[in-house]
Amino acid sequence: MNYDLSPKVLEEIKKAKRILLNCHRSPDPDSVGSALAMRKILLGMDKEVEIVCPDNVSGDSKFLKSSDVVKKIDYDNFDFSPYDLFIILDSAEWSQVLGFGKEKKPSIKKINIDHHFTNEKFGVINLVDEERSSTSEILYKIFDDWGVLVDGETAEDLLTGIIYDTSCLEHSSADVDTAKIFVKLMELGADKNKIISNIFRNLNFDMVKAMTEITKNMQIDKENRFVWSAVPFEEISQYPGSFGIKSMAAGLYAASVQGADFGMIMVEEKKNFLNVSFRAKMGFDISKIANELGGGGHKQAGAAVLRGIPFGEATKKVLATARKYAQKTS
Ligand SMILES: [Mn+2]
Repeated sequence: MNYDLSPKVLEEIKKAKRILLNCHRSPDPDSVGSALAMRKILLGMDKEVEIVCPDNVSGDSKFLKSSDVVKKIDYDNFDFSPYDLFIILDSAEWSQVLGFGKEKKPSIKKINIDHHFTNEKFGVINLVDEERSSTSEILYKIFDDWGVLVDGETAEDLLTGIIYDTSCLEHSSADVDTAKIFVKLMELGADKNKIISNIFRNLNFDMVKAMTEITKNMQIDKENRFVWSAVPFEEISQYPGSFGIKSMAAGLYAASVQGADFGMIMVEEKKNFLNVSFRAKMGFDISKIANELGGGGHKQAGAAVLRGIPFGEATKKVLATARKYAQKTS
């Protein structure tokens, strides 16, 4: 048994007839992959299942076979009463579930399955394993505990989540267990090459151009050992297809520069909304900075959004917080 809670989750599922699953706001491939995989397994148990999300599924998850079943909803106006159970996946906090500016939390029974150590544990059952690379990896272990068969499509959904969240096993969150599961999912029929080409070899040309804006603005704070770049709305909005560029830039540059322990990529995606992606090398914990700025994440990767603050002021706030937690050069 991988998790003591696996049978308890199954017990709740058995009691329910109509089950709701979520993808978090700006759903990434781990969010979409894990929701699609759970849906497939639940359909196999003769449950009625729907997946809801406050946003549309983005391009990097659309290649997944059943991605079009994810329904965009407005949480404030959605009728949750026909459902017996809400399984919330890959979502550390309510704002990730509901989307920005939404407050109304569904009052039906909730189960939380996640890998963020900042998880607020708002379910009747909270299966949170921060040691695992991705929610998809946790689901593989839960399905193993349940003894259910994982078909090729489900394997591909899960491997997509693992490949995205670990940057294809590159991140330190990927360990021997992750690699073993990676192999098993390939054996079950997941096409690794297809996943990689859809996630990492699928750049919109606007993203390439937006990347030059980010690298052009890149600076290094040698004393505080970090790199950063901030791009205002006026610049980034010239490239409407560049959504998601900040996490890609963070993956490439934020934790790979000599003399820097961590890095931050700030993009003003909407006027007065500064989105920040953090990445850190091993040995530095970025989550403290992300948390203090109202965001969250893991030790090596995190994100935050500063809302309703002008660009210059928001940038200053991020830099001041970073300097507070930075390890100064001695
Ligand atoms: Mn995830």
